[in-house]
Amino acid sequence: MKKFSQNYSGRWSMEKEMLAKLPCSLLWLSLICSVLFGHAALASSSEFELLQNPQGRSVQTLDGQWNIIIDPYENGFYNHRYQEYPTGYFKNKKAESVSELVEYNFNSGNTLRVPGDWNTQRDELFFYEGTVWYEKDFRLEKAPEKQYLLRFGAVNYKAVVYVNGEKVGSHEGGFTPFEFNVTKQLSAGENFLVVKVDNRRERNQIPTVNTDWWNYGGITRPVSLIELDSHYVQDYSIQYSPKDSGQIYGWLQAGGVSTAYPVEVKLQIPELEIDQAIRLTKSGFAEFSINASPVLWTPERPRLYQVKIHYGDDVLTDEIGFRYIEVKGEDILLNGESLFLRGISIHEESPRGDGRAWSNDDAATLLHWAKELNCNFVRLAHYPHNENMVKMADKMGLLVWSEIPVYWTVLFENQEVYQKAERQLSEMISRDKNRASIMFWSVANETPSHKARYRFLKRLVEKARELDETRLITAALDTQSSSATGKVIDDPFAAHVDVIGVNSYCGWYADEPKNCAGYTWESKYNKPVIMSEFGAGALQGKHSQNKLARFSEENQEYVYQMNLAMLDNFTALKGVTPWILKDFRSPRRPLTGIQDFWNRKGLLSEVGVKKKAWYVLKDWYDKKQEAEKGD
Ligand code: GCB
Repeated sequence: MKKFSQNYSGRWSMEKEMLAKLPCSLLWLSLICSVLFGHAALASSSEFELLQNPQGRSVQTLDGQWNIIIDPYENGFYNHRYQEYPTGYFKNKKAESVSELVEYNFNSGNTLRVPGDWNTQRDELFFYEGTVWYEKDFRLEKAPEKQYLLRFGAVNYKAVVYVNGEKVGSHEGGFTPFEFNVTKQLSAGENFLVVKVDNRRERNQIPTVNTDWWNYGGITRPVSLIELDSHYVQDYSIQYSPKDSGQIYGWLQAGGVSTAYPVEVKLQIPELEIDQAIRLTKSGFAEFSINASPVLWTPERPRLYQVKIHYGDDVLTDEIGFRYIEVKGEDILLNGESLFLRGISIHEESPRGDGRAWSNDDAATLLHWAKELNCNFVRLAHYPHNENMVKMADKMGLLVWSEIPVYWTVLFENQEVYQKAERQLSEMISRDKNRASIMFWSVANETPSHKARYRFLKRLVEKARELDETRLITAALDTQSSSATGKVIDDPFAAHVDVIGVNSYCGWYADEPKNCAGYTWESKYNKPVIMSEFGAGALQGKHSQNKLARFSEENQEYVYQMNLAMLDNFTALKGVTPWILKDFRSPRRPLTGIQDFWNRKGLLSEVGVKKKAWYVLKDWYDKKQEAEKGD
């Protein structure tokens, strides 16, 4: 029987001695499964017990208005705890008489919407970096035999969580989900939840202090209370392999409190007439492999199948697409066929230009724009985006590059920092491993080449492969050397990725646009390359007769023309994700009247108005697609 314990940061982890006893330990799973089935499998890390498919469960939303206290000096820590000892308890103190002094009072009228960044909700928080306390009262019809999991889609950057005054854990990292089992702390009837959110930038974080995006603070993704039976399906991976004329295969892990696990799970995929009983080991684990011939998922035909997992009295439903991804020499293959990735980079910003995106509608608008540009691929920069984006990409037929914010100069020498990066990587993979759209896990963006960085990134690549051998690993590199006529991809770290991402801003940060068309690209590696960034800034509506006039639409258009001409001659190039779909907020971009704290490299303005370069890229993509059809 698998036991869980809550560690310092409040995560669930399997006890070490239990892990050692597991017949098919999760850590060894990928190895064993490869031997048994001859194909790659996903392994689940014992440290990251995220509940798979939380939206498919019985969910009580805690979204809406939350009471808040803005607390730049972190006095709340002392005030709230004042009457409690030992520490770790948080009192939601209310004044009982007019003479009682309660300065830290949640009911004094300040609120913030959850999910949502705080910067765009209240003027005084626009540039704020510090602590805000959040509080939510809610009722619960608590059933005695149920388990309750409190789940946060994401909180930027640090969260400390208290349920009815008791600390249940903390989490660091602004773009991945986390959850706590709060069954013990919850009461039937009235409850309150307090979350301390701190978005201060620090050198030892992932990302570190310097980024080119807005440091939106707050509870930026949905919060939910998930009700589970005493036994439930904790996690699963369901993948496809073309082996032996097609197999749907994977693993499944049950969770729960009692020792008497039901020993059987039933997996149904009605449209494929699959109805298979799967036997669990004593630790609640199973692996499976079922012959199947699904219609394979492609961007042109994003077929998803309803998958049902029956366990005890519970039925969990997911929508999963089946496809397989490989690299052969300089080619990327989807379902055995090579393809060119017509992509665009996207930040997680609202299509209306008002802060962090999080909703289904936001995802639909952003990804429809990508489709309108004739993309079959999106790079979700520079951190894992919300689940709606990835699920929408599944539905709309867009392949996805998903990334962790190992960005620029993180402290590569520091072990603690490495652990933070690895945790974010693991959380990202754990959350999205069943999404057909995910093609790449990216471990970094533009990291300076030196030994400590090399070791750090190599470890991340190994970890990503250990967790998921079904996806390709990449990173966006800007460390090419110069040749007489252009650039050479020779970064030693490129040897470790499956596909090399290259960021290069010819005609904007370097050189004149006219010289870009003649640039040559060589690579020391026989691997596919994606031009993961190039571009230029333009203020939508600013025009000039002079193609070199900075921030004019004509200049951006010209830079695109010259870069695309350059890319036409780059044989290893198997995809592009220019920078970027739409203008996004950045504190690094203060130029008054032009940038006003917006990075202007969008093909669309911050509210979605097209600039001239949009049409240049769209035309290039249309021609690429035509040429592919002709091949
Ligand atoms: C880059 C970074 C990206 C920036 C972009 C720019 O190389 O990867 O995060 O926003 O350049 O606009 O300078």
